[in-house]
Amino acid sequence: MKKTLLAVALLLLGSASCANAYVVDGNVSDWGVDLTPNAAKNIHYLDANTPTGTGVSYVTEDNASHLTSSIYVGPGWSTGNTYDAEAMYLDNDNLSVYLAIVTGLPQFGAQYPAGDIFFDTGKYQDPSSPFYDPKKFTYGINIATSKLYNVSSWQSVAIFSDANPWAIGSGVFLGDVPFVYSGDQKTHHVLEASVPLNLLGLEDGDSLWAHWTMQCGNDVLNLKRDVVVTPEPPSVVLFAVGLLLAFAVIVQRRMALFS
Ligand SMILES: [Ca+2]
Ligand SMILES: [Ca+2]
Ligand SMILES: [Ca+2]
Repeated sequence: MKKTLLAVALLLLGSASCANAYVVDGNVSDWGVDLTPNAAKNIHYLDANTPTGTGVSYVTEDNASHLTSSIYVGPGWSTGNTYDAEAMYLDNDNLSVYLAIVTGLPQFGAQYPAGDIFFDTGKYQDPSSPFYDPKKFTYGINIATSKLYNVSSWQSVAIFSDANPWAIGSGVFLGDVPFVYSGDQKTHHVLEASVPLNLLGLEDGDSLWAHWTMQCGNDVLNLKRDVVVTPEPPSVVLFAVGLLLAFAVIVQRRMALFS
């Protein structure tokens, strides 16, 4: 009984401090996707291997292979996996939104560079909004600086305008956010980021739209998520209950010693 009480106390003390569901490290193993097999280079691998967590939002369109010289990925073409925008994953916990993008495009060295990551909370992307414009997004992460902006102008892609926008033109700085652009993983690269819910003004039941493409606009990913925030006791309450339980166990042991 005392051991059980002590275990509960330690659990409560621990849950008062840990919250992050994902590690922003450019590795999607925490989403349940394994990029280490050689088969990960093949077409449709990411369509068949999707995030395993409950309630994760995702879109996949892994429509090029490392062997393909040139293949239509829509709205343009990709050479091998290079311009294949392959998958986007979105999730949130009570503190942050988490995003991962898988693409063949490296951060440096390609003819057309990777674009910034865009988010919207309805102002431009909700068709019922008076500002509705599918080519605009309220927020953007500059992938060169990991800085989040409230965006006021957007850069147009070089070739396929269906994929607009591709990069932040200008905006108001909101904060630095965790962001990683990974190196090569079996011809894939991972862009992974997290953004605090309060920086995006998000609450339970709100919708979040995400968008990513490259300078040429040859391939593009769009994904919408309905944010779910689970009410839970404040961590300070859990911490206090844990302390009280631990104290009770110690007192019981002392009394047992002297009885
Ligand atoms: Ca990760
Ligand atoms: Ca691919
Ligand atoms: Ca694609």
